[in-house]
Amino acid sequence: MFGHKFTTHHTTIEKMKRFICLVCCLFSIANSKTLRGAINLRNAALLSKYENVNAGSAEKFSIFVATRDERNGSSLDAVYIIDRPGRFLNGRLSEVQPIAFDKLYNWPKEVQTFENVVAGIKTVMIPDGGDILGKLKGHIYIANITDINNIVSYDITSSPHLNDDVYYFYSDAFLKQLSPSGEKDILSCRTVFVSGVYNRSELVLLKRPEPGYEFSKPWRDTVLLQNACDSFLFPIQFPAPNSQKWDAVYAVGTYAKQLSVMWAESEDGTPGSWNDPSQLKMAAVDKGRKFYDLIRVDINNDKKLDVIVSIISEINGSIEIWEIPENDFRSIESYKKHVLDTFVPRSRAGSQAPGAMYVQHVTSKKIGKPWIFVAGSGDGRAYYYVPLSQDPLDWRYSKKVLDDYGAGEDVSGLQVQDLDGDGAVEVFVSLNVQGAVKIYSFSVDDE
Ligand SMILES: [Ca+2]
Ligand SMILES: [Ca+2]
Repeated sequence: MFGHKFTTHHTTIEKMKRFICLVCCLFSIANSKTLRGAINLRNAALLSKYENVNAGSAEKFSIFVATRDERNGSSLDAVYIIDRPGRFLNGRLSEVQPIAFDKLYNWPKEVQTFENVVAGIKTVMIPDGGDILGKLKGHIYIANITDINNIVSYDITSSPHLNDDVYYFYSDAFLKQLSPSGEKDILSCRTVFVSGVYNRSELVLLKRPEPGYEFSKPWRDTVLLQNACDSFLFPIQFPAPNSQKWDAVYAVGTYAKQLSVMWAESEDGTPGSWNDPSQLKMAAVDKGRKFYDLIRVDINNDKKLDVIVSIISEINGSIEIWEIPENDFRSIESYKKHVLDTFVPRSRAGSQAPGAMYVQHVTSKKIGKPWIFVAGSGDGRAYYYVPLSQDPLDWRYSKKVLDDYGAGEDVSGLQVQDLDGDGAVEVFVSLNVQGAVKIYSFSVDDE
């Protein structure tokens, strides 16, 4: 009896605490965003980060900036590293000098950390090429960034641009171990243009040269699946009976207009081999729109991974969250969709919205549901979305404008990371038209 009363009383106090906390949080959220400064960088576009393992807190992360000049097909684009910007957050951001990579690219995509290629050497990967006459010719580069003042990039794509009519360009890639004994190879999505027109998209395997790896050697490519993806992709492992594992790959296509899931399955319905093309399967979780960005994260904190996609459009873009079915990722009809938000670009002809997304816990404890950050692209703003409750069944978010850069701006890239280890996350936003990377800090109290 007493226990029951105590529990009820306790629950009431908890509820009050939560209410007070919610009010406090909203107050502190509303007052905690600070513009820390801007770094001028012409045509700034996609952003990514590099973790300096074993470095102190203010030196732990560097930021990569890929630039993109869409207005001039004969121009070339650059990649920069902003070296450990956490060191400059103390009012010294104006001193930051981005360091250019050794070569120029054709519309480079997100620069990715690329571990495990050669021991002791820090490498990143840069896919490039894009849908502009003059920039169709794409590659995958590995860059040795061990000494950032002497970066050397190597083209590892073997597929020749057979003639002036056929062009391949690459969007995203990751290293994957395809057999238990083998080394890691590259899986990538690429777009094929013939005579300046989209022809098809492909999931490609790039096989590591053997024996003895040399940067200058190309990786031999094989097309695994057609019309699967031409934008971002990532792997997810799912448990299978008899301690086996499903190696699934989720991928999106802007031209293929599809959110795909791919896996290898043997004839008896158990996990198969990615090295055997006859065992590869693909299903469309969703299709018919221009799927652009893709994130895997447990967004509602129910301990199960979800997939977030952005769909770009000149009239009705959106961001949608897909719950992967708990029992079997292959049962496509059991995927559940939640629409986070819809987007309409502002004024600039031909512009699309939204752009890149980023999901991050903003409190230093990194518990509960994370926030979602969105670069609006042709919408000219950046946004963040704060979960309205910690209930896994509640998919509602409060939408906030991080900043408004005006109609005509292309808010291309976004990165979120606590750069100086003070508990407040820094948000990097790239402005392609203005040519700048803006940096904000969010301090949010732990609940
Ligand atoms: Ca989940
Ligand atoms: Ca910070």
